[in-house]
Amino acid sequence: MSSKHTSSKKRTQPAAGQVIATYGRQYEIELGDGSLVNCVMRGKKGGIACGDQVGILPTTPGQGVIETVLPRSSLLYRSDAFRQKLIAANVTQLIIVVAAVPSFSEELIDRCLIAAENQHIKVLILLNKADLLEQARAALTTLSFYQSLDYPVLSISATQNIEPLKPYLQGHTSVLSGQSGMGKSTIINALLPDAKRATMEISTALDSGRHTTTHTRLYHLDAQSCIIDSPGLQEFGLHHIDEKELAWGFVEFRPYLWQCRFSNCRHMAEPDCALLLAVQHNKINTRRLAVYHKLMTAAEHQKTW
Ligand SMILES: Nc1nc2c(ncn2[C@@H]2O[C@H](COP(=O)(O)OP(=O)(O)OP(=O)(O)O)[C@@H](O)[C@H]2O)c(=O)[nH]1
Ligand SMILES: [Mg+2]
Ligand SMILES: [Zn+2]
Repeated sequence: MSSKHTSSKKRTQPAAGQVIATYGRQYEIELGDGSLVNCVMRGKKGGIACGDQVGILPTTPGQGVIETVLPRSSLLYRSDAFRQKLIAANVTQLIIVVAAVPSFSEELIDRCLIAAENQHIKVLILLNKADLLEQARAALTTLSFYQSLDYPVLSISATQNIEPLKPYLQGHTSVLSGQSGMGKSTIINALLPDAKRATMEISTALDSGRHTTTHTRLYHLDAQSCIIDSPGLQEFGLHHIDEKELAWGFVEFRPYLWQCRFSNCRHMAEPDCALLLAVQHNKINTRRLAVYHKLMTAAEHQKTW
């Protein structure tokens, strides 16, 4: 009896793999030998994200159960007061994709940056559809602000020439994130013609992208580089990021954060706040301060729940 037990234990050693696609509660896992297994998670333990390293046990051929999730080097996710939405795990670079058309939200960029700073992930702001010259020029003017904060901004046309993007991807696990219709899946298709990601004409009349991509998927570019396509975002809730981390997420605030009169200053309306003073002296953009205050108010709201 006991020897039988031991042998069955041996047989059921979990196999190591990586989550390469997520479909709700179903996950596609790539094993070390390149084979693919469709899995569900055992029990209701935490979430699983594309990019996660997992241990799985096979059930039937091609199917299995995720038993363990290995510690992550990074986790990008969105959250509100009630739930979390995982975007990707173990990524080293967040590529915030914006486009000349449809119009994009600067606040969404700010929020993506905070999430990336919080996880110590490199950022690339990618302006797509540079072939739409006039709109691209206007978009680049907006993005020059982020360049002034030392974030790299690259302008490309995924439908005309993807080559300028390639050096930025080398050696990274990158995730493409951004509003719907910006061209994330088009970028994947240009990099990997075999990927055949569905893309969709956007409704220019409404100036809003329709959501085409419904699941997140990882693609290997070479032995050292991967790229993840994810569904378009409309919102990027940051309820999981605490007050101190929020301020830290605004890189230009950092030199001022320790100079306020009160060591626990929240930079809202306190006297002798170095940050508010910097805004008064035009050293910090008032729009960014307004976004910070909005997020602080949201964080406070969450605390009362
Ligand atoms: N002019 C132009 N159009 C582009 C370019 N890249 C993508 N598009 C178009 O933009 C539309 C949206 O592209 P998608 O790749 O589906 O956008 P997405 O960001 O993946 O959208 P979601 O999956 O909904 O998040 C499609 O009609 C593309 O053909 C480009 O470089 N130039
Ligand atoms: Mg897409
Ligand atoms: Zn302050």
